[in-house]
Amino acid sequence: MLTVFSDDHLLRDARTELHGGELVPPYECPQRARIVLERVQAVGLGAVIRPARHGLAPVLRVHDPDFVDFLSTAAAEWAATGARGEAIPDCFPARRMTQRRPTTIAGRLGYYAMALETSITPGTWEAACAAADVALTAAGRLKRGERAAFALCRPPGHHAARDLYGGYCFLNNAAIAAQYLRDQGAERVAVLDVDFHHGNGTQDIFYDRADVLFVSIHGDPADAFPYFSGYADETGSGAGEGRTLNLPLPPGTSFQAWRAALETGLARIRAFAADALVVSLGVDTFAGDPISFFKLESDDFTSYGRLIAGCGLPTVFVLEGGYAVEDIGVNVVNVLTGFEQR
Ligand code: SP5
Ligand code: ZN
Repeated sequence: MLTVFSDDHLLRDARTELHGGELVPPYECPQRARIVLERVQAVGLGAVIRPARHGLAPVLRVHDPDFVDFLSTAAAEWAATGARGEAIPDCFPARRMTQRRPTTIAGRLGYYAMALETSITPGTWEAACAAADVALTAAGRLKRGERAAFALCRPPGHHAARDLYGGYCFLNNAAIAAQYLRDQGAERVAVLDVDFHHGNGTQDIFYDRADVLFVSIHGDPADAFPYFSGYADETGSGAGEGRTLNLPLPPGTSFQAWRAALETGLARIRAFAADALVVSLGVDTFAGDPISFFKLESDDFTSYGRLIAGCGLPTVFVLEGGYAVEDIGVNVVNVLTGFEQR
């Protein structure tokens, strides 16, 4: 399987994440991508190529122009205020408050944030654009007849909505890839999100659309981030009614129960008769993950990679989360080698 990778992920290197009431070194760190790349090379998964620049047009098919403007200048605007720390908002348009967009950077941070653990830093925008290019380049390979491709993206994307960042995400790489596949001629695209966290951004982007199916298996939002999205009764709206399938699972979920949810999701994907599949591949379902609560072991990733291949669809794997840094390479590449076993 082909891997697409850019060194520009290194430009996303925040010093701080808000965790447990403290500013700590981020879980979503540059070593993650390095260790995945090393494992790709160690097992000889296939060629590793750099992304082609696609520009902002495919990004703007998914994200609002004013949000893209905000992301591209936020770090510089924040620095210009004389703030000593990284850009983090302090106020949000909560219940019964106005949804008008403020002028000042502090106000716009709150306006566009869906979570505040994630700081915006110099280089974040450039890294996010490179990650989108990685996903687009991988998606483009499907059209050229590749059965599957791996987008080794960092920063991740699935929490980013058309006008929201947070949860370590800025641009929604998987949604950008799915839309690109549509624009390149795929009539129906399925997105399967196996990250531990609900892909609220991807769900939101495609919620009212009939042409993109969104299936997600994740920690029950009653117990897990992002808390305000991912319940089973969120099923789509309008033309998209029935085109969102959420499969929330409780703390301590074993592979056996997780696999049953995957089978349910894959059955829906088969019934949808998609032309292509985008997998939001987070391995924070691993038992050793420091911020999550499922109990998958490394071999389980191989098993489910094989099950995903059973759909028989051209597939783009887009890296999302996974914070047990020592194990992230083995776990991610196990999914990909499992997929290639059939
Ligand atoms: C892409 C992705 O995986 N984003 C995840 C962002 C999660 N950020 C906040 C997590 C808060 C978890 N708190 C867990 C406490 C564990 N003791
Ligand atoms: Zn996650």
